[in-house]
Order: sequence, then C-alpha cells, then structure tokens
Amino acid sequence: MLTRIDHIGIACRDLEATVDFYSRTYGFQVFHTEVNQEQGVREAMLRINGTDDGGASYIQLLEPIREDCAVGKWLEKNGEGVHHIAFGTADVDGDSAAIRDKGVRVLYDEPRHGTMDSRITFLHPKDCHGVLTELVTSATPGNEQN
Ligand code: CMX
Ligand code: CO
Repeated sequence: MLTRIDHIGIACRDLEATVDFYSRTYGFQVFHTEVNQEQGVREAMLRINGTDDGGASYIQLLEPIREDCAVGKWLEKNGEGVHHIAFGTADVDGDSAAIRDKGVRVLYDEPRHGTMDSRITFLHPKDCHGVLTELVTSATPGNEQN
C-alpha cells in the first residue's frame, strides 16, 4: 500500500546553489547527501516533515553527474524543475508487481538502490498521465506500515 509522499524529485544544474535557495527561502535543512552512480546524480534530501506511519517526506534535489543519465537528458530538454514524484510503501516489490498487473510499465525488473539505502523503482511517465512516478521502500525497519 502506498502510504505517503516520500519525496518530490527536482532537477537542478547546481546542487549547492539550489540547496542554498531552499534553506534560505524556506528554512529546509539538508538531511542527507549522496552520489548515486547508477542513476547518474548527486543529490540532497531536505526533510520536510515526519508522517503518521513513522516515515517522512522530503524534497530530493538532483544534479546530473553526466549528460546521458535520466536527469541530464530531462534538464537538457526542459530546464530545471519538478522531475518526478515518489510514493512511500513498505513493500515496493508487491506494490510494483500489482501496478504492473494493471498494465503500467514498471521500469525495473527488480527494485534498485535508492537514496539512504532505500529500494526504488519507477513507473513510465507515459503510462501515468505525464508524471514520472517512483515507488520507495525506506531502509529503516518499522518506518512504514502495510
Ligand atoms: N517526467 C515526465 N515525462 C518524462 C520524463 C519525466 N521526468 N522524462 C521523460 N519524459 C517523457 C519525455 O518528455 C518523452 O516524451 P515525448 O516522447 O512526448 O517527447 C518520453 O518521456 C521519452 O523521454 P526521453 O527524453 O526520450 O527519455 P527516455 O525514454 O530515454 O527516458 C525514462 C525516460 C522515464 C525511461 C527515464 O527518465 C528513466 O529511466 N527514469 C527513471 C530513472 C530516473 O529518473 N532516475 C533519476 C532519479 C533518481 C532518484 O530519484 O533517486
Ligand atoms: Co527520487
């Protein structure tokens, strides 16, 4: 079951400048940073709020580390802005299989490594009314309920 908005993914050209904007303008603090080589991004997670299932919601700022990654291609075409939305679930395997059975293209056969050791997969935006949609299971046990 999808229980919360885990994060909104935002594509940016300059991670430090964008973090600076979010912290100066809204007061949001960096909770975590990492480089995800597989996805081709440097990222910062800004924690917005906790949720009643024990999870949390974040803004994920994404700067491409190479041109031919998903965020790099998207930035080239669209410029900076909202790139995807991510829903949190305790069971990314089960939920993505159920969504695939409804005829939506799930991009990965098996969930892959996501931020903070989460497990992630994506739904094709063309099957989701134009919204690239990520499903996330957090690494922290007990963070979510079914
Ligand atoms: N939101 C909405 N539509 C999008 C999109 C996005 N983020 N990215 C691509 N599209 C659309 C394009 O506009 C294009 O539409 P048209 O054919 O109408 O022009 C179509 O999808 C194909 O786009 P493309 O530029 O040719 O790109 P690809 O098909 O090579 O890749 C996708 C698209 C979704 C398969 C790829 O972006 C992907 O695999 N995404 C999942 C991984 C990812 O996004 N990683 C970065 C985030 C990592 C994280 O969150 O941790
Ligand atoms: Co994401």
